[in-house]
Amino acid sequence: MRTLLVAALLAAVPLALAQERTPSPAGAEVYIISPKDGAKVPHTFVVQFGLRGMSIAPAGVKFDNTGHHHLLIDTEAPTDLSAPLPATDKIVHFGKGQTETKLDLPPGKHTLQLLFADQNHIPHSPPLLSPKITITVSP
Ligand SMILES: [Cu+2]
Repeated sequence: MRTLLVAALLAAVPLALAQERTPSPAGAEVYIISPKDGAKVPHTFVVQFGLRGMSIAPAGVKFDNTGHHHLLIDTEAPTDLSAPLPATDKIVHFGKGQTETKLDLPPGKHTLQLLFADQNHIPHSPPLLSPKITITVSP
């Protein structure tokens, strides 16, 4: 009896941790509306964020099936998506619920990718990660 109880508790621990990730509904996705993959852009340009199957809510506000955008600039998504995303110059949070931003990047090739995350900046499960695009900023 006691052994059974311990086994049940041990089994419940990873489940409880896994449940901390906010679920995303089937078919939900993020994508970059503009610029298009392979585009040539001036050094100041607007990036428009697309979202299907979920809604935007500001950071810190909990509603089902919502989150806010993060733009990954010239970087890979973190390998551990169970932790809050750091805020760096390469991982930009849009915690007010913004759906576009103006970027100013140096000339040359750059990559952009969107990653959606919940009110605590933790990506959903499964995560909403857009295809990565490559753009060329004109001199
Ligand atoms: Cu965030």
